[in-house]
Parts: sequence; C-alpha cells; structure tokens
Amino acid sequence: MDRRSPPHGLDDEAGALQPARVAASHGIAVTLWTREGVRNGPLANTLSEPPAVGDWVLARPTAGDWLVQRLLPRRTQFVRHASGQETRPQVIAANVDRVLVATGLDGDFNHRRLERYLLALATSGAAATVVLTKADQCSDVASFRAQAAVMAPTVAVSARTGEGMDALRALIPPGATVALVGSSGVGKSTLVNALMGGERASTGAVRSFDNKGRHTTTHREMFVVPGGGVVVDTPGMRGLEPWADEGTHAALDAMFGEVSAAAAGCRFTDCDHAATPDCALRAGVAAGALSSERVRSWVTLHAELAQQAVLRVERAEKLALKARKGRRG
Ligand SMILES: Nc1nc2c(ncn2[C@@H]2O[C@H](COP(=O)(O)OP(=O)(O)OP(=O)(O)O)[C@@H](O)[C@H]2O)c(=O)[nH]1
Ligand SMILES: [Mg+2]
Ligand SMILES: [Zn+2]
Repeated sequence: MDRRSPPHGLDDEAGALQPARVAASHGIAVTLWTREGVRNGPLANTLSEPPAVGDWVLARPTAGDWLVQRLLPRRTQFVRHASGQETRPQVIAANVDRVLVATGLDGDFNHRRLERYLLALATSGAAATVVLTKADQCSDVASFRAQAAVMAPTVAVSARTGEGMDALRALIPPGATVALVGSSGVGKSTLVNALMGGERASTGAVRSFDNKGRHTTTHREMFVVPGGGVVVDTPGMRGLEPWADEGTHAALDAMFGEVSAAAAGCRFTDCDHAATPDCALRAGVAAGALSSERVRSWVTLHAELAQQAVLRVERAEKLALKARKGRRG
C-alpha cells in the first residue's frame, strides 16, 4: 500500500473523504449534493467555519449521513455584515458566478437599497444583475429599468405573464451558479418555481396593506434549473449592510465615480463634507453638477465603513484583554 502523503496537505485518512457541494444549510447540518445523491451532512466540530450554500466540502461518507470535515477554498463569496449586534461577516452564498438582486415593481424599488447590495457584491467576485420583478404590476417599467441600469445590468420580468423570463434564463446557463437575493415578498421563490417549471420552493402572499413579504423562505437552498445552471433561493433580507473588505472603499469610489472625483477638489483632505469650508461636494450640489442623493449615499456608505472599522478595533481590544486574563487565570 502506498503510504506517501497525499497532495494538498491532506492527511492519510483523506482517502476516505469525498467532495460534495452544500445545497442547503440548516445550522448544525447541511444538505449535500454528492455523487451518490442527496445526503444529510452533519458538521464536524473541527470545521474552521460553518459552510455556506454553494460551498464545496470534503465529507466522510458513512452508512447514512456524510460528515462534513473540510471546507474547500471559495472561488467567490457574497458576504454581508451579520445582522444584530455582532461584528462579523456572514456568507450568503459561496462559489456563485452571478447574484441577481431582485426588487419588486409593486412599490419595493429603492435606489439606496440597490446601492448597498451592489456595493456588497462589488468585492464578491460574482457578477451582479438587477432583476425588476412583477413587471405586470407597473405601468412604467422602462423608467425603472433605466434608473437601475445606471447602477448595473438590469432585466425586468414577470413570473405571472412570462415577460423577461428568457432573458433571465440566459443569465443561468448550464454550469453556472446564480443566487437570488432581495427583500421578502419580491417574488424570488416564485421565479425559482417558474424556472423549474413547477412548485419546488414555497411562496407566500405579500401583506395587502404594504406589499411586504412574510419571510416565507427560511433557509438558503440550491435548485438545478432544467436545461440551465444552479439557482440559489434565499430568505428575504430586511436590509443589507456591506461588510468592509479589502477593496470595499475603492469599490464604493468606483460606483460613485463622479462624486469621489469631485471630492478630490475639497480644500481640506479630511473634509467632512458637512461643515468644513470650501467643500467641492457642497459646491457641486449647489451648482447642480452633482446629485445630492448620490453625494449623500457616498458620504453615508463611507461613514458606515469607517464605523465598522471602529467596532472591529474595539472587538480586537476586547479579545486581547480576554486573552491576557486567560493567561493570568
Ligand atoms: N403580480 C405578480 N405577483 C407576483 C409575481 N411574482 C411573485 N408574485 C407574488 O408575490 C408574492 C411573494 O412571492 P414569493 O415568491 O413568495 O416572494 P419571495 O421573494 O420568495 O419572499 P421570501 O421568501 O419571503 O423572501 C406571492 O404572492 C407571489 O404570487 C409576479 O411576477 N407578478
Ligand atoms: Mg421565498
Ligand atoms: Zn468636502
């Protein structure tokens, strides 16, 4: 028997490990797509972090379950700032080629929210497309499409009439993995079902008084589109705070190119664009050369990223204190 170490630093036991893809996550276990079919995948407690939907892992097959032992490196990852008080990133989907940011034409469309999604996606490695849903509910689709197209490639669809569904299918070719994200009730699961040609994902009516969804989808799950690639349905997000990553500030400046270029003309390099004298942004807005909304978004998002930096320094301080206490005790 050959006792040499296997490649990639895997240990001797690695021969027993098999590659599998995480198709859904349920906290302490995941659903795995393996070459032997769908398997339940409990997580080994030695895992460095919990796998996300779309992750490739190495798992140890047993009679029933496949024990997830290792996370393989990610090609792309769509990360947001975890909701709640914590300061940590949360991976929404891994190894996705494209993220479809769905927003409803029944009153859900919001520039600020789209900007946040697109900023979070800018450093993910995945391409971004805006999907305007429920086109049948809107009499001015062209105007919304034009507004969104300034930010990212955009398609308008209706699961009800079938409008735009061919354009959507073209974004999910065989071999590709595509995630659908957006607020609750925008019709993500309905689109998945339309792509699948049947009721696969559960859907739920929006509230009649504000058209908001009821958080029908509760976990992230992958589906294979007949004749196409893999689509990931996700639960509606209340909001999305981009996770400040290497490159996020630069991505923000690139998204708001005219604003960041103008800011170079502020007299003071530490201009707060609020009360600091000779601010090129205020001057630009006053002269009608800059959009006040875009300036506000750029300033707000930079401030949020800076705030994250403060929180992370505080957290690092706390961890250091804890480590010192641990050594003493
Ligand atoms: N008029 C119209 N209604 C739609 C369309 N697509 C979805 N809906 C309705 O919108 C409601 C919400 O759809 P879902 O697919 O459950 O929405 P979701 O984005 O998956 O919501 P969560 O799972 O809560 O995040 C349902 O009542 C759908 O019938 C559409 O193209 N046109
Ligand atoms: Mg859903
Ligand atoms: Zn300024």
